[in-house]
Amino acid sequence: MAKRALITGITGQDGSYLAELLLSEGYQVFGVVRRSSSQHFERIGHIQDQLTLLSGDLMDEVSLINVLRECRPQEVYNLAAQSFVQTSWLQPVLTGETTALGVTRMLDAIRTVDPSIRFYQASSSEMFGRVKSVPQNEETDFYPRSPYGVAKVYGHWITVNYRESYQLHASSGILFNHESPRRGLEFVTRKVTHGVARIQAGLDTQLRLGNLDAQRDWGYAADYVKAMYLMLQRDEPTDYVIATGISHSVRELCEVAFGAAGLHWEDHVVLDPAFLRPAEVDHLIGDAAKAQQELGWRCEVDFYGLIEMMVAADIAALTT
Ligand code: NAP
Ligand code: F7E
Repeated sequence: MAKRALITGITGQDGSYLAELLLSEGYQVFGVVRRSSSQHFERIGHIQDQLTLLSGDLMDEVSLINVLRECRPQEVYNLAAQSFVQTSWLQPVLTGETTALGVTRMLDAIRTVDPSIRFYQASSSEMFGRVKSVPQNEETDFYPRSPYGVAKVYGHWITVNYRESYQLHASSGILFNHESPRRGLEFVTRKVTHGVARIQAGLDTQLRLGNLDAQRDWGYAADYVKAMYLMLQRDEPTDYVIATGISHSVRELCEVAFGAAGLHWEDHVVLDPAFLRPAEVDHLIGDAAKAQQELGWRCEVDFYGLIEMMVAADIAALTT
């Protein structure tokens, strides 16, 4: 019998890569999709015939209970969230409802339907915010700097709490930024690589950005979903930092991305205060030693390979 896994957020960047991975491991894969007036399954269109999509929403615990009863999974990967930091200042309550309380709803649905289900929570390096030590690992204190980061801290601790209170096999992956050609256009890596492709094609001349000094530890999403899967194969649930251990600034990102298309970033990038944040996370850099030792996890694509891949994909998409 094939193992069954349920993914919330299957239409998102990580959900699509995780679905591919679990299918390749022989799983029967189910995904939660929320009702919308128009479907947007671009990231999973190529595998949709192998997936079973079920209607549900992290805002509605009844829908989660029904989904679990219908698909009876052994593993649940909770990737759904309002995931864009900037939007979390504009919609702080919605962000709390989905990114924070949504985790409780899913954990409680699991406790109700089948407490033997293994659970993965998509925690975030944004929880470290104004960092307390460098690099950040599983022992580093949290100091979130956005409503999104605050909501993720809640989601993280409720996962720990349900593990300790009810002995659920619940693990939390504290993932640093991970990107890909499937990244949403609003996130800075994809905004830059997509902007580079448009400028190279003569469709635009400028790219408007905010804080060029922010530094992030950027990895490749397809590498990171492997860590999620590995966490749920362990006998003991626990939490892991997943990161490359190397950080770069947004300015370096621009240099590499424009350079990959034979352009100079300083000719095109315009600073726009509209993209500055009320409170910034200046520098994140992760220490994934625990995941390397216990899970045997490694990242295979580095920052330069990642950005070149994304620029090439955005250029190809404009020319085909
Ligand atoms: P993403 O592309 O923004 O995808 C978010 C997913 O959540 C989408 O499938 C979205 O569905 C779904 N969703 C949002 N609200 C929902 C709701 N109320 N009910 C059900 N589904 C809902 O995010 P991602 O980059 O793949 O990230 C996956 C998870 O990892 C998120 O929890 C994110 O916060 C976390 N994370 C991401 C990173 C990163 O660098 N990518 C790092 C650390 C943690 P629609 O398609 O219907 O909008
Ligand atoms: O910003 C700066 C911005 O929006 C990165 C999410 O997946 O990773 C992501 O959150 C940095 C910030 O990602 C622009 O100020 C400059 O310092 O790509 P981002 P994020 O906020 O780090 C974490 C780990 C998550 O968990 C989140 O879900 O880039 N920046 N200029 C800009 N950022 C954007 N978006 N747009 C700009 O124009």
